[in-house]
Amino acid sequence: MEEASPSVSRFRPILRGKPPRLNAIIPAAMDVSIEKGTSPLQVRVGPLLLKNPLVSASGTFGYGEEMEGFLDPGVYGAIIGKSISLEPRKGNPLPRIAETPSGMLNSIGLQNPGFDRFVSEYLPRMRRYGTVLVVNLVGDTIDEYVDMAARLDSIPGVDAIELNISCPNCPTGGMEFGIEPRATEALVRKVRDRFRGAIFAKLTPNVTDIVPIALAAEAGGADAVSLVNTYLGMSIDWRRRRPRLGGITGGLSGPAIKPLALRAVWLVARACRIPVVGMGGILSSDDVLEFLVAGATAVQIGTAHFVKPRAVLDMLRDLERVVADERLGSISEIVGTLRTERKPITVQGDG
Ligand code: RRO
Repeated sequence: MEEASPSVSRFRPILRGKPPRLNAIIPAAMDVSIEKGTSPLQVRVGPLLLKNPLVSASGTFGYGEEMEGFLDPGVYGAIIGKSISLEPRKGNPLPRIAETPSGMLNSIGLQNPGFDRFVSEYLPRMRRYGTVLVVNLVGDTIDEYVDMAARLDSIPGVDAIELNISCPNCPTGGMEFGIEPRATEALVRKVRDRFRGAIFAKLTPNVTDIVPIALAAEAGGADAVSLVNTYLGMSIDWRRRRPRLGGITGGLSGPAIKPLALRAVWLVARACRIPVVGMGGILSSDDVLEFLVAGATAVQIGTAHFVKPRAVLDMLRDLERVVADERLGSISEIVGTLRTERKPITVQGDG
């Protein structure tokens, strides 16, 4: 199945010694031949070629198997499973999910099988889906991220890692590295030294200004930034005088955050040279296109999986129609095409 992957990982076996960064090894002429005659939905995210711009968002897709009853997980342009930590984690106290108007609050607390079990039991199945495979990693320390990334570097079929530096529900690590530019840059740089595949840095919106964090990830050597993770929030059952989540606070996702996420994507896409993978409340192809016009090269589908697990199939069909109706050679032509007559009228984020 690896051969069917549209990613560049199939070039890795022919490399000798320690190869250079992936985005440095594909000559321009080869780019053209790879892309010629392929689907107009194909997009390039740094060194990766995705057959379409729709990516499963970490934490909403299990490790693929959970989705198999609904669709072939291989239909996505890339798949990202739940964050993996070095040691297994049981997660936060129940309840872990609370519905809010147009949104969902979660406090899962990073429940996952741990790195070793992920590699032996879950990863082989994910590779068989035959699409680009991105492993989302979270650590308590820089060394933990580096250790996991270095071990994944020698495992065939792992096209990319997504560094979760934005977990809203972890007492240590995670978001600690994503709220301060120097910490972000140092972490990404250390991982960059030990992992040759693509690196996405997944950013938190829970900062005063996300742009310096994205620039720091770029400076550290990230190939793309994914944004946004969930917004910190809470839900209260006032009659019981209790929070609705066992973790008290949680991360808000879903359509409620879409306008906030769109702004973050737009600001970061204007400031960074590396591609932006956008997410936040995407339920339809129109939502996808809004993110692309704002500057996202690809998007992640997350909370939609809980209400309409097959949503991506409708989105793909609709996107193909839009490409034809708009007479686009490629969906990429629409990326970053927002027209504005002036800078935003606000004291913050006018670029
Ligand atoms: O597991 C979680 O509670 C969680 C994670 Br790691 C994350 O990155 N984002 C989120 O909303 N929840």
